[in-house]
Amino acid sequence: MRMDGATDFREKYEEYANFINNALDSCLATDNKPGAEIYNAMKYSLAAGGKRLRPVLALAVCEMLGGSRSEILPFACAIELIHTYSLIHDDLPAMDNDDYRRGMPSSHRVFGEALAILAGDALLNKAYELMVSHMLKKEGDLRACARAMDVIASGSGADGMIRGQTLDVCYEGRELSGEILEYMHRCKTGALIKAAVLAGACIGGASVPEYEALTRYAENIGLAFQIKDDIMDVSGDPDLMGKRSGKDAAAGKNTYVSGYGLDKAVQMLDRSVSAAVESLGCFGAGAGFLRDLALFIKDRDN
Ligand code: GRG
Repeated sequence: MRMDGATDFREKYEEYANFINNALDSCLATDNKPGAEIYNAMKYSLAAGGKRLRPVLALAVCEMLGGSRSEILPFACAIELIHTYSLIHDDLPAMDNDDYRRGMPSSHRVFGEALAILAGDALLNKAYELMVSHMLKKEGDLRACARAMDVIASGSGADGMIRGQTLDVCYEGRELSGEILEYMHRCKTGALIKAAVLAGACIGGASVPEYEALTRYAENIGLAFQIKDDIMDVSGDPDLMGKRSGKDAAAGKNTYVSGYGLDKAVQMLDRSVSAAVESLGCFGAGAGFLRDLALFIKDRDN
């Protein structure tokens, strides 16, 4: 029986996500020594679900370029660990003060604030442990690995995701210009998505023009992802999203919907997705999954 394109995409996505989930399960091996409770908190948030969008992107880009899954896997897992730490910290009372994440009580509601902070810190450290231990076992030229680690470190650090979160915290309740709004979201959400795509590009051995095309793809899907998130906050189903809706407006957050209105935000979403798809032109039919992924970001309901 011939499957339609949407079924092919969903099956492939699920296959990538399962591959990542298996690897994530085995990277948090614990012990019986005192203090091993930290692993319960780390595993709780990691196992709480999540789309695994960023590691799926890293795998798909690497494979499209002819790279191997086992080479990108530690970097893909590291990105999901970093993403999960950022969600735990984002939910803390000092930040967004959210009681639910991925449809379950947030980390600090289950383990208390101190352990939630430590679980986030430990996931961040584990990400670097994974990448470095892969590099220590590897023979030969480590430059591609070092470049992948560099894009991940800078995308999640003070010039990437943390810069975006800093702007989010510092500008809450104040109206932002369109330019700063875009910069904030490019950093807060876009930088880690871009790091996932570019880590795949580094390990897959992208040429300079391929790397540039993938950079444009990543920037546009990162923007689309955030605009869709803002749209879902006003019109999404909390049961599907696994978190409250309307919380951005209630907290006086700067979003694409608050800045431009819903209709314009929808147009901006369409434009970013089209630009992402266009940027894949040089990869031909091999980029089918990444094209579908851009459309999935637009149509997702969580
Ligand atoms: C605390 C350093 C630090 C950073 C936090 C990620 C982040 C920065 C804040 C999260 C706030 C937020 C909801 C941003 C919107 C976009 C976003 C990152 C949504 C969550 O990502 P998904 O939808 O989550 O990929 P799942 O659960 O599917 O992994």
